[in-house]
Amino acid sequence: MKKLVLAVGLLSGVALAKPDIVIKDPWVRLMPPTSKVSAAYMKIENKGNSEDMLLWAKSSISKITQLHKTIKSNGIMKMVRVKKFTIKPKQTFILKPGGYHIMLIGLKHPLKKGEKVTLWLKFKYSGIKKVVAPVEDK
Ligand SMILES: [Cu+2]
Repeated sequence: MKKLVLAVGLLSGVALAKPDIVIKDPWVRLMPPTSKVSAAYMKIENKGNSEDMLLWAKSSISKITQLHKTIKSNGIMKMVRVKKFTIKPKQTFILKPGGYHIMLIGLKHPLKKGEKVTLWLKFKYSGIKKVVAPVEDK
């Protein structure tokens, strides 16, 4: 009987270890009307107790959407594509200009300030999260 109780305890412990993803302050950068690219930024908070990964994103505004980071190489800032963003438990993963971002490539029309862009973010464990991000000039 003691063994059974221990086993149940272990199982519930495993069940409790899961990520809890909350997206805050999403926005898309306003670009000149001639630009065919922009980027989306936000804070991805993991309130849970195990990690999660952002695997891909889609947007209502762009033909192609990629996960990027900005790196400095020989004194020059450049963007590189990454396969995933890993969000550790109890951490907030910050997407911001000059850092990690969601690249929006092949804009379907010029962005307008205040316009709402819908993003779908696919997490490995938390599934797809829909986010509405306003276009901002900042
Ligand atoms: Cu980029």
